[in-house]
Amino acid sequence: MAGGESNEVKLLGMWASPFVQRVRLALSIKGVSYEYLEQDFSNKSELLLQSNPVHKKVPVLIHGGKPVCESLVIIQYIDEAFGGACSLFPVDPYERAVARFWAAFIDDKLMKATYQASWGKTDEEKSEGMKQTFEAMEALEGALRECSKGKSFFGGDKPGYVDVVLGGILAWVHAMEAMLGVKGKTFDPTRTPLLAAWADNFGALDAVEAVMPDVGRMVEFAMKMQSAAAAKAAPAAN
Ligand SMILES: N[C@@H](CCC(=O)N[C@@H](CS)C(=O)NCC(=O)O)C(=O)O
Repeated sequence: MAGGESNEVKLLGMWASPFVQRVRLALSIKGVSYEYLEQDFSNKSELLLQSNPVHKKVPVLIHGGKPVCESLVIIQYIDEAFGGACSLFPVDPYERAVARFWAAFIDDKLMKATYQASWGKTDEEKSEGMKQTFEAMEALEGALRECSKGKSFFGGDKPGYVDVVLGGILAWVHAMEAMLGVKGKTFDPTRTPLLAAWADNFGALDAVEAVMPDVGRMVEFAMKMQSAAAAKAAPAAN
């Protein structure tokens, strides 16, 4: 958009994406109004292709006509561009660095492990994924203990950067557990009690409930993904 004459905010997303979900959580917690534009991956829109020509992925935030890509970058941008009373980051530079470290850890370790636990090709791959999920959750339990300083959230008494990044996977975790008929396996009150309480407290916030995808719809979507993956794998088994 020439000159960025409008300050309007658009979010290109896909409803089931945990990366999009974390951005929606940040916008909701910051109270930013925006237009949400659902994308079809089988027929990507010109707007998506033009605004994220490198990766062609969602989420993309468009603010005043200018695109911002990559969910972690987008959340940091949202925090800086839409100041307001509630910052998602601590004031102290060291604590900000720690928050960025744990956000990166969630992407590099936890999300990869939960993906492998759910979608691994063999039972061995899945159980290795589960093992790595538990290890990552234990590390995050320690991080929550340190960062929260005895309060409910990584951000202390209010949700911050790490909370929204981790919050992006909550709906998926609930859906996968509903599919497997096991509740509280990932946010397990016996293994990681602080994180289990965190999941309840974070999920109960109005700003979070307002944008949380429906778990039933998520289960249906995950079942379709599972059948598609099984159909793809079937010829190779012969
Ligand atoms: N590192 C990216 C990951 C984004 C991503 O993987 N988005 C997926 C949806 S979950 C996507 O757009 N996939 C479309 C495609 O691969 O064609 C971020 O954090 O924003």
